Amino acid sequence: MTFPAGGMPDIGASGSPATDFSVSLLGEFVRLGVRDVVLSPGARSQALALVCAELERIGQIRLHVRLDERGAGFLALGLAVESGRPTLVVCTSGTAVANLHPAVLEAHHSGVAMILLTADRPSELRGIRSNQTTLQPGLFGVATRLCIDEPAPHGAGAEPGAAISLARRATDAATGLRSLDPGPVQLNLAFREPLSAPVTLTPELISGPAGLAESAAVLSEPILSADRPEPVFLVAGGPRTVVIAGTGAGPEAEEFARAGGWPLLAEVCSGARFGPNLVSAYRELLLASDLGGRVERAVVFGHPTLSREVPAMIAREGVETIVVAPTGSEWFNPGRRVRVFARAAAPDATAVEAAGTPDGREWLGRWVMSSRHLLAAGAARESIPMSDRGITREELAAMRAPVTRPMLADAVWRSSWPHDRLVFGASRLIRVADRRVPGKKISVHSNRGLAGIDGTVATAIGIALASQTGPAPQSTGVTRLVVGDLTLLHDIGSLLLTPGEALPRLQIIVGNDGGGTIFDGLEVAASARAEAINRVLFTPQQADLANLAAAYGWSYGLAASRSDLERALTSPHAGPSILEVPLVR
Ligand SMILES: Cc1ncc(C[n+]2csc(CCOP(=O)(O)OP(=O)(O)O)c2C)c(N)n1
Ligand SMILES: [Mg+2]
Repeated sequence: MTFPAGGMPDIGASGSPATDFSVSLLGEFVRLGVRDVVLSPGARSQALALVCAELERIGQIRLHVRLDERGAGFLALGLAVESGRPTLVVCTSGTAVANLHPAVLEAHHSGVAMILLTADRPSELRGIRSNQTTLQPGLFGVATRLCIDEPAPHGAGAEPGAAISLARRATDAATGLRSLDPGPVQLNLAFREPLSAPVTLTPELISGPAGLAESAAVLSEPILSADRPEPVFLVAGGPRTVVIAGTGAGPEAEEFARAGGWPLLAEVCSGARFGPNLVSAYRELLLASDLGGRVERAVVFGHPTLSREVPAMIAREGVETIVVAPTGSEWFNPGRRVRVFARAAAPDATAVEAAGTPDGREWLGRWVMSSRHLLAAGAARESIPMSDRGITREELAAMRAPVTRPMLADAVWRSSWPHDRLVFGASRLIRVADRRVPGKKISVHSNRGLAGIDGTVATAIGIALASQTGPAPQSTGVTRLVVGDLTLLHDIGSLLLTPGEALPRLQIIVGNDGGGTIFDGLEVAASARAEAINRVLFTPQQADLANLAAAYGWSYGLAASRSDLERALTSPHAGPSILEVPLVR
């Protein structure tokens, strides 16, 4: 295969239009900034796969090969979340495509840029019961920002150009640069025999000038498309206000709360759980009549999902709500009572002035101090009685005592630093952490788009791997995943790593209580037959995690006591490991 100056391959040079098309398409994705590709094996997608292998060989992409497409999808999601770049997923035809659906839904609801290259049979093989052939285009329905069913290339002169424009349209739609609505994109690519031909690439070809300059111009067109939301909403002083930060809120929420002098009720996975205005114990305080009961206005950043109290407050008569989201097309709107939707918000001069008045200071001070008192009381309940005369019997007993959920949440939070990453699974432990951990500027992720217990291991591996690239010290940390036992077992297949690929510096901390104890907190658990609750909600399991870890080549440790836990969290982690923490039901 030869390539003239300008980077465009000769047509049909390789002997397989499928390969030539794949070179043009993937080369353009690289020029557009894609760095991570997740691939699952299959025959129909071989041209894409072999070009990916070439791109990896010449150092243009990081390739991640995963057997199970469900895990592959979530791995891509984690990589995209951490890197901030769109990630490609390559798979073959048939059920392989459907296995991407859970990750596509999560990416849809959390606005993550993910581009699926799903190989398909050409039109003449569809609808005639030919092997491994189903209706792939449109399979994901409204969850994709763009879905293109691309006919099989046959070597026509226009095909490289078509491939390049396909890559640009896909990247544009996935990143939401124009629509302000990032999310998944499906390019359904039909391929005909010969399904591939040998190909050799050079970095010069891929980094050639053809793509970048032009596509940058395409991608930087006017941004605002949404007509309903205000671009920047100025929030005036007056009403008793709280700032709510849910998933995706980020440091803007903290800055906004500080500038307006308002209490900041930030979820643990909001990216805004820090600063002088933080109210960690917000759930209890929202229930208090002299604080939560007096709220007149809420300004919401991100997507709050961890409490019932927040939506209940917003749905309440007499509370006026402003919801702020820089991207996305579906708006948080409990009780459909939200008054203003905005892409950004800032306190106006009257708000800044009101923050300095005795009234303003008292409102903020009461929230912040009450929260600190509640946290201190909680910490005292969990703390080890200390003496200055060596270790007392109580101290020894406390160090040997079994680990509790609050203890686990505190210990993980304490051992995480700004260059580390923390990932929470859905279920109980994230809620325990949300109720109690103090402010700290660390990177926390949780799949809260749909709050599934699926794909959690793969997502965390993606975050770990993406965090390990780039400059130090940000790339030198450890990723810790805090999950329940069922959540780990649901995605156990994602422990399967590929020899020769970088190992994730990931510690999976699994709180093992033998089943789904979150269901014990449901009202029905108090009224229904205990055996029935056990059987169809709790779903007991007795899997041997040590053996599972060994089977997949992960190192394993057990932390039965507080001292075990502290030791396991502070010793360095070179590679993938599982720490099992037994918890009582
Ligand atoms: C894909 C998916 N299936 C089912 C659920 C419902 N669900 C929520 S929590 C949970 C059990 C989680 O158990 P575990 O991970 O052990 O956490 P625990 O509640 O014990 O802390 C289930 C099945 C879900 N969120 N996602
Ligand atoms: Mg459990």
